[in-house]
Amino acid sequence: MPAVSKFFKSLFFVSVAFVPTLSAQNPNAGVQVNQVGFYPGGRKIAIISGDKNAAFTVKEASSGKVVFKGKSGEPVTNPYSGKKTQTADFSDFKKAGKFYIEVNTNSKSPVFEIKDRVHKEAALASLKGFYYQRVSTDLPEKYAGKWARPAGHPDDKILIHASAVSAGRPENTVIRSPRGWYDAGDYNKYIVNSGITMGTLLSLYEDFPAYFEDFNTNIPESTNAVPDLLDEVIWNLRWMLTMQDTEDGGVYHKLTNPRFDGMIMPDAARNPRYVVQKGTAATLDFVAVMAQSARILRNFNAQLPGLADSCSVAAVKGWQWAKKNPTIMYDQNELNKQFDPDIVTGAYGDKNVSDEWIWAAAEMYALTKKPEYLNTISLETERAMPLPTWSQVKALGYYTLLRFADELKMESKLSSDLKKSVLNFSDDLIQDYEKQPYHTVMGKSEKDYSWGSSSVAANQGIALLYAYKLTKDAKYVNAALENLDYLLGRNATGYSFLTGFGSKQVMHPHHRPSIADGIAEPVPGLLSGGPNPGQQDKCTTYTSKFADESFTDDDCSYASNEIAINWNAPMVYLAAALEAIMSKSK
Ligand SMILES: [Ca+2]
Ligand SMILES: [Ca+2]
Repeated sequence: MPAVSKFFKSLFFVSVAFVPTLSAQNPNAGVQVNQVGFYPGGRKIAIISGDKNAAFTVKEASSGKVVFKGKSGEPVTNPYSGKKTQTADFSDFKKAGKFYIEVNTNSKSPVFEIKDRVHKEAALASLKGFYYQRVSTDLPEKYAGKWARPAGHPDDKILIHASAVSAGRPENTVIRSPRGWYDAGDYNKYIVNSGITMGTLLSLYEDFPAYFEDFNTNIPESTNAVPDLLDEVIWNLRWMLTMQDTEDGGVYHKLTNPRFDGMIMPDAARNPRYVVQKGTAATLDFVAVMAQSARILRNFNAQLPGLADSCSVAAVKGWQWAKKNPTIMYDQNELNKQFDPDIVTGAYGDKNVSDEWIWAAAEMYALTKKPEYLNTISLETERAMPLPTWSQVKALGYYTLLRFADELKMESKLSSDLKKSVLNFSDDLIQDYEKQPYHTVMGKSEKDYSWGSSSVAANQGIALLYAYKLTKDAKYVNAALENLDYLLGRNATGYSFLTGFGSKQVMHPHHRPSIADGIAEPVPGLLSGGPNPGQQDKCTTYTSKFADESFTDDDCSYASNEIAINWNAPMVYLAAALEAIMSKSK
């Protein structure tokens, strides 16, 4: 942590001794809200710390005039910290403007805005976050503002690692593998994590295509005739295409340095990079992404001649490789026993690929309309679906099958089983969520506070929006919106987890360019990982061990404050989808 924050911290503790206010006794006390704001017609909740708050008021920010009076809800005891909170519901107040909540005259919320399209900026910025992660290209000031930087990692001389050889590509063969996005706070590129990231962004496009006709992120491709969401995805897609071994169709697990780079800018990082071992998980994720891309991009053949066909051919070749190699797992420790140099970057090892088979088969079926793809797998729809993560992608297959159920003339038992699996999951999520200390689905289970917990909140929100799509029941939209409220400040840390947004912002993410660029503000539009009681980074600046408070805005904290493409993608989905839904339902 920089010395300057330590200085402010000591000032804070001095003030505690002299002015014992409610907020001084508890750094998270006060009134928590979504610090960006609310839709005029949407649900509006604030959370008040303590258990003795009978009433609250909404005041106009400019004048302090009372515009709404409400009663606080019954106190709730937080299962993790034992702290008490009360809900302030001001959904009935629908006027546009800037406001704050006041309780007992000594406790105020941050100022927030009520307006139409209140989350459009967050949706745009979180997609633009991917532009800032682009590999092998300059980011000029015209697009990147003060975060402009020279190109890093041309990736035009990548070595075949000893673990990845094939007949035509012996060890140390040089291949080109440019473009893509930096995966996270580090500079490597991992196919498995690209899989769920691309699937989430491509699904967002397929679910709301009209919304992206007017969604300009100010990138070099903003003037072409392709939606910027797809332009951004294509930057990574063209990299992924280079990760397939042209000899046999298998896909390399990752493109990486042997060890992580230091805390330096991309253009200062010059270590040799390798592609390592082809594997079943990487290949199936690749197949799913290529099939979905082919389906979408064939509508853009005039603008992108041949790209959809290339994706389609790559998908079929990958599928054939996986059929011949169904159980090649990536085990970095084993790999390092057999081959040199040792690879010690992110492993993304996945020991169960039954879900990758489901996702790839679903995408291939939706692309080709050949039901035999589904015959090769067991969908296991009898249970509530699992929440998507990089190692568990079954639900991405379910979402796609449901999206195309009519077009595919899917048998009604299958589509109703899939529907049940998605709805059972969402109904479990929303059960009694109003009784939670922050009035959110997020955090009902302690397991929600895992590594990258912000992506859990975002992916729960996406699942709820699929439930809404299937039922048109607004309760699911309300709950999804409240998980966005969580991400933008209504949580036990009081932070807004999207860089550049909110009144209590994340300033020190574990993100190499943000650390090394000499600019005070971090790169904007990146979603911090969020509370993680594992605290695996052993940073000394955590102030709490409680699950929902285990967060430190410190760049040492890769366990609670890193950023990652697979966390940003569901943030883009949730914010943009809610924009599309809320502006339509007006
Ligand atoms: Ca464009
Ligand atoms: Ca898996």
